[in-house]
Amino acid sequence: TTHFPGQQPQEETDRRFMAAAIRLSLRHLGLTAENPSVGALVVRTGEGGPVIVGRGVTAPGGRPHAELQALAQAGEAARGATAYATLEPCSHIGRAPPCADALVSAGVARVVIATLDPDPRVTGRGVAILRKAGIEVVTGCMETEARRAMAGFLSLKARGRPFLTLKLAVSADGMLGRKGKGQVAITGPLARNAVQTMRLAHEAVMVGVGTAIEDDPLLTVRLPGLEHRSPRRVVVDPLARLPASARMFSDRPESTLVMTTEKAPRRSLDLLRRKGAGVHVVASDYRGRMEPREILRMLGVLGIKSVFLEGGAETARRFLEGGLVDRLVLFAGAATVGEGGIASPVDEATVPAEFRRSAESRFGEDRLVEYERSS
Ligand code: AOF
Ligand code: ZN
Repeated sequence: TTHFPGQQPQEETDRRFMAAAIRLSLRHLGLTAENPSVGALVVRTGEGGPVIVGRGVTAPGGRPHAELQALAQAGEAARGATAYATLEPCSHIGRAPPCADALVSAGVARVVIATLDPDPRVTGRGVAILRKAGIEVVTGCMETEARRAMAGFLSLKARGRPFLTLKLAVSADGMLGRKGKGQVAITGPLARNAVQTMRLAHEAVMVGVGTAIEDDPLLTVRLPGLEHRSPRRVVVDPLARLPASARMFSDRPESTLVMTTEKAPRRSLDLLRRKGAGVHVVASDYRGRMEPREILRMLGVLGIKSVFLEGGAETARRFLEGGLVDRLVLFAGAATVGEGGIASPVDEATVPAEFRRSAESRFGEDRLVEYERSS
């Protein structure tokens, strides 16, 4: 059982419960449609210290909201309690009454919020409803961590495009693979499992058509019990070269989105549509290359909040050069590729200056280094 020291300062206690609410919110990352995955807790302080009496996380599909579920679980115990929410409780009438009103009716005494809701229907209004009802409101608790956890939602609201993570597995000699067909394993099974877990936290996995043709990847999550949580697949395919025989059409073909241009032959587009793919035409430059920024904008229009870009080299390079990569995930594999290798656009030694190293871990023989854009 957890031990709650009685005399912990309030701020410390708040940070501890907010951290728990953030962890809770991560459970439904990628499952809540245009909604952020929010975590909420209702905590009562009794003789033995604070105790969680209600937990909620935004439901798959986006509703019900986290606070409503935490309050329902707490029932009468919510009266006089403290509520923790990773996002400002909403004030707008959606498919259910606003969470701020529900907190007032439940008789909560304090509400601790990590970050304000950028949704213009809410910003500050949720806090105002609570304060007007005499509830003590604290904002900004663990704000950086909470914002990192809902980076996709914040990106879509503020920039109209998804948060972009670039993942590359780079060999000891700086290569992503070998030219032509035939894969080379850059990393071992532990790192490959880690990649599948990362896919889960995104709404779309994206590759360039070259990789889609050469590797013919499934791009699904194959972790036991989590297969149904595979995100959508996005193929950057200016000329619609993706063959209808691609393995990714063998399962959930409708979850494949092909981003293409008006230069693609109509016949190929029709064939992809008949396969069940979503086909989206995006502006191209004079050389017929797609504008990476336009691809992201289109994905934003489709309500996709986070994208996991898995290569290949050219696609990765173009998103990097466009300054569109928000987070960089580099697996440094122990293997070497040698002759005929495809050079990675970036490795540990050449990570652009705007990226700051944020984490490092190890998967068997392979290392994982993560970077965040600092601007
Ligand atoms: C909350 N708690 O758990 C979430 C919130 O379409 P609706 O009515 O669900 O509203 C979507 C907006 O609600 C979304 O843009 C964001 O501002 C907020 N999400 N709010 O109080 C939650 N997921
Ligand atoms: Zn709400």
